[in-house]
This record gives sequence, structure tokens and C-alpha cells, in this order.
Amino acid sequence: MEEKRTIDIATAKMLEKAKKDNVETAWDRAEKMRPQCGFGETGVCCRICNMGPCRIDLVGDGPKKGICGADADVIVARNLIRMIAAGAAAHSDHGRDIAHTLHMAAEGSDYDVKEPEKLKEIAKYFGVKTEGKDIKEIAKKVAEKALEDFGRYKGLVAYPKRAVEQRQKIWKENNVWPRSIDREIVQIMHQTHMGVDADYINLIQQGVRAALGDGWGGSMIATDISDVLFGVPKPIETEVNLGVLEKDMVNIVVHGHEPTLSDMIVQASQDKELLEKAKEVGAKGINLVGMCCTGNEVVMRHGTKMVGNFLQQEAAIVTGAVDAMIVDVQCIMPSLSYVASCYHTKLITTSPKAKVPGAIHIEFDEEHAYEIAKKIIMVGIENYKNRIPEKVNIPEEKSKAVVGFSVETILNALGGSVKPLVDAIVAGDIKGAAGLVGCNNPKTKHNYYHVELAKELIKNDVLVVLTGCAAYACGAEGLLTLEAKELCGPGLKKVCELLKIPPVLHMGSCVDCSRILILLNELAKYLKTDISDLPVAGAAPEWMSEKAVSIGTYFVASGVYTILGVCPPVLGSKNVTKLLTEDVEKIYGGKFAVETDPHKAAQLIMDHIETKRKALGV
Ligand code: CUV
Ligand code: SF4
Repeated sequence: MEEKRTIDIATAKMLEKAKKDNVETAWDRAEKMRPQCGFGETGVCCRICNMGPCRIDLVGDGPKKGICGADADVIVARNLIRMIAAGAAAHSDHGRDIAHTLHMAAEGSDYDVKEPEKLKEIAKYFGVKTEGKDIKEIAKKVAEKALEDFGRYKGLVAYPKRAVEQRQKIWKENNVWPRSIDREIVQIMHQTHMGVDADYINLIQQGVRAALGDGWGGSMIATDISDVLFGVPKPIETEVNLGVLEKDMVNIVVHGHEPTLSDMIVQASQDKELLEKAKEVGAKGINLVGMCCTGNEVVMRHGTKMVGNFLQQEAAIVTGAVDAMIVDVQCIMPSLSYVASCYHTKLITTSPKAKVPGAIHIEFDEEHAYEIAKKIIMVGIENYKNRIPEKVNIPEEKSKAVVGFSVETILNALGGSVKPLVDAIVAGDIKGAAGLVGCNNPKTKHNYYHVELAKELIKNDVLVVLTGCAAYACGAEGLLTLEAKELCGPGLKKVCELLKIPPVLHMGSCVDCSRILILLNELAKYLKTDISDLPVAGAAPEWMSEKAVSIGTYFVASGVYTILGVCPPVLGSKNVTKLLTEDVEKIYGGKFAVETDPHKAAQLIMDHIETKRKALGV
């Protein structure tokens, strides 16, 4: 039964244990939820005003219009771009907080500029002069410029200027260059208010504009400034899966999305005084591990072990061995407080934006970062003695992995330029590349699609890059190792041996999808072509979050063919569906496809790559 829910043995074991311990999980609740509402599933339920809720009858002779007269096209388009607004807001608010942290670093705080060179590079994009300037002064100016991009009242967001010119031209001609990151999100909320926009094409266009403000704005700023503050990721070894929890150490999980607190917690977990305290309570030490995208942030820079992805958050607590789980924002199931209450685990919320009843709230503030990080770890240490031995069962499954593939690292491995990569593509050793991103979703078997698709692609000499929860899925399967070259086609295997890289490269958290954009942009620049001409594709195999809708949209608008493994709520409108899966290609060179079978998806990607290769004449 559990094998139907996940391909991961460690997770299946914990689901068995949950049943025994009488603990309900997301899978159980998903079952109770079935059948899910058909109106919601197809996007034709509207609750935007209080004359509603309204719904469109797609099969019978029920209503074809809402009370205000909105038809399925309008309702579907409005709902979809509201998802983009929420997703873009989540990423961009994260970016804003990072920019604030840089500002504080400039004025003197526990944070510091770790990468002055990267700071100088991004100063260029913001038009900040660096010559003869003190690094703190540059940091302050860059932070201010970045913060301006969120709320500017004139001009345009700066970062999209980094794109190849052909791409910039498309955005300008179609009037989707974001004016300010926040403004496009606010405009979605306005435009979708009852009785404003009734043109589904115009609605989707605004969705694209907000999504570009995420990918080439908020997210890219988040990634770049995180690198400046916490370090540009370099290849580093780690381990992945629930088996990284330790029986005789204080286990602390950092879960959520932002690096500001988690990076401090990594430092604090090595604090001598705290290590002493851990020993005093009888533990051998402090075992800090990461979950979801906060986990991705810290593993990329410190090698912090990766305990699990989105659908493993409850399973981690079910081991009975997590002494504290610290969460910040996004993808934190409210159920955690209930699951934690079935064991000894202390759940600690830290963001004023995300409180959970039943959790301990220790609010993080950047001004006392280190002190708070220590205080939080102390909760875990003190809780170690409360473990219930008969409830502890840590599965042994874990895999080795090499992570840390920032664009800088990839270029370094290639000797400083994308030329060797292009040469390998031209020679046909590598057919192309695919980005696998995004979450888990109980609508599909946990990790199955991520892993099957990645394996099928590398077998066919397609290089794979990852962000988000996809990285945990592939990591647990051993695909992030040098040995995974044995699963590759002969061409990709040769390249992996030559460059000493895994065939599946972990590029970071969800905001780090911006790293994928920059890598594609570098390839396009080198080939003097547009991103849409490259033999590449993207996939969000098991996505669930609104952020994924924003990510998918900015990839399509950047010219990338993007496959969704789980259908978004759009099928209620034939017009919107056609726009997204066909017509947008004529404008942006990229489009969406929905394919629920990973093997068929691999074929679609390979066909697409072949078409693009032919067009490039290679
Ligand atoms: Ni931001 S958004 S479940 S943790 S990738 Fe994982 Fe990644 Fe989706 Fe959330
Ligand atoms: Fe119904 Fe129109 Fe109100 Fe939506 S906006 S709930 S379709 S009346």
C-alpha cells in the first residue's frame, strides 16, 4: 500500500510507522479528499465576489456564465494569474528580505559580504559604480537599488536587461517587461477584481509580466544577493534522505525557504558552547539537517545533509528522532504541529509571516541573528532527553550526493566559458539539457516522476539540472553522484568523466531557478541566438505550489518548452488551454505541455531537443 504512495523506501517505512502510531499524513488526507471537486480542478469555480460562488457547467446544460457574466475563459484566466500573483509574491518577498539583509550587513550586523567579487558584478547590472568605493558602500547602494526595483514608480525592473537582446526585444514588443516587481503583482489583484478585465488574453499577458518580475526580478535578486552574503555555491559532498538523522545526536531540521536564519543556524550548530551543552544532555553532538528549499540553500553552501523533500516533512517527524524542526516560510504543512504533538518534537516557527498554533514561536530578527540561532538550537538540545525510545525508528536509507552547481561553478568546471558545453552539444555527445524543478504532490506517486524522467533523459544523453524538491528525489536515488554516469548514454558519460561532474546537477532552491535562466542566457549569448533556439526544455513533474505556476510561466516567456506533470486548473477553458499550450509559442518561442507519464514526457523533451538541434544545424 505504502509503495503505491512513494518510490522511496525510507518514506514508505515511515508511512507504515505513522499508521502504527496512529498518525495521519497528507496521503491519508488526500485519500479522504477524493473525488476532488471537478469545478475547482478545471478552474471554473469563481469566488472573486460575493454574488458568487459561481461555477460553470462544462458538460451539462447548467450555467455557462457567472452571475456577473464572466465566462469560463475569464474565470479560468483570472484564477490562474492569481496563482501567479501569489507565487511571484512569495519569491519576491523572499528576495526583498535578502536585499534588506544586505543593507543591514552594509550598516554593520551579524551578516557580512562574503563575496565582494559577485557584489561588484551585480553592481554593474544595477548601474552602481564600484571603482574606488568601499565594499560596504557598494553593498548599501546595491541593496537600495535592488529594493527600488520592488516598488519603483518610473522606469523598468533592471535585471531583465541581462537577457540576450532578442529576448529583451520580445518582452518590449509584447509589453510584458515588468515595471516594478510589486506593481505587477498588485495589478493582477486589481485586474482580476470583479468587473475589471474580461479579456482572457489580456489577463494572461499580465500574468506573464508578473512572472517575469519574479524570474528575472525577485528570484534573481534573491539568488544573487544570497550568494553575496552566504557564498557562491561550489561542489560539495553531502548525503540525502531520512537516513541522515542520527540516533545519538541532537537532530535539528531546518525547513522552509530562506537562507538568512538557516545559514546562522549552521554557524551556531558548530558553536563550542552549544556542542558542550549537547554533550551534557548525553548526545554525541548536533546533527543539523535541511528540508525543502531552506535545506537546498544550506546544502549548496555548507554541505548540510538533506533530510527530505516536501512530502517527507511529516515522515521526518514520524522517525521520532527529530528534536526540533525550525521553519520559516512557504511549504510548511500546518499539520506539522499535530504530527509533532504525537512525538517529542518541538516545532519552532520564526517568521512573523508564518505562525502555527501549537508551535513555539521564536521570532527571528536579523539584528540579533546569531543570538537567536543559538537560542533556537538550545530548544533542540534541551528536548533531546524527552525522546521516547520506543517511538524512535530511523530508516537507514540515505545516498551520497555532490551538489553546489551554481552557474559560476559550472563555468569553472568548463574552464571559464560555455564553449566546451556547446562543443559537446554540437558533437552530439550531449543532445541538450533539461531543467527538472518543483515540488511533490500526492496526486502522483512521491518522487516517481522526478526520478523516472531524470533517468530516461540522462540515458538519452540529455544533461539534467535541478532545483527544489526534484533535487531530493534524484539525490535519494543516487543520481547526484559521479557514479551515476553509468546510467548515462555513451556521450553524456564521456562528458561526465571528463569534467568529473554528475549527469544530474543540483543548482539550488526554487528561487535559484534564476540560475537556470542565467545558464541558458550564457549559452544563447555564446551562440549569438535567443534562448528559445536552444535544445533545452523544462519540467515541473510533481508541482503543487503557486510558485511553480509563476516559475513555469517565466520559463515559457523566456522561450523554454515546459512540461507539467500535474495538470493546472485550466481545462475548463479551451481558449486558455490553447493559448498556453499552442499560441504562446508564436510569441515567446516557449509553451506549456501537460504529460502525466514521465516516459512520454521524456520523449516529448527529446523530440523538442531534436527539432531545436536541426534548426540550429547540429
Ligand atoms: Ni521552494 S515550492 S515544495 S520547497 S519545490 Fe519543494 Fe521548494 Fe515546491 Fe516548496
Ligand atoms: Fe460570480 Fe462574477 Fe462574482 Fe466571480 S466575479 S463570483 S463569476 S459574479
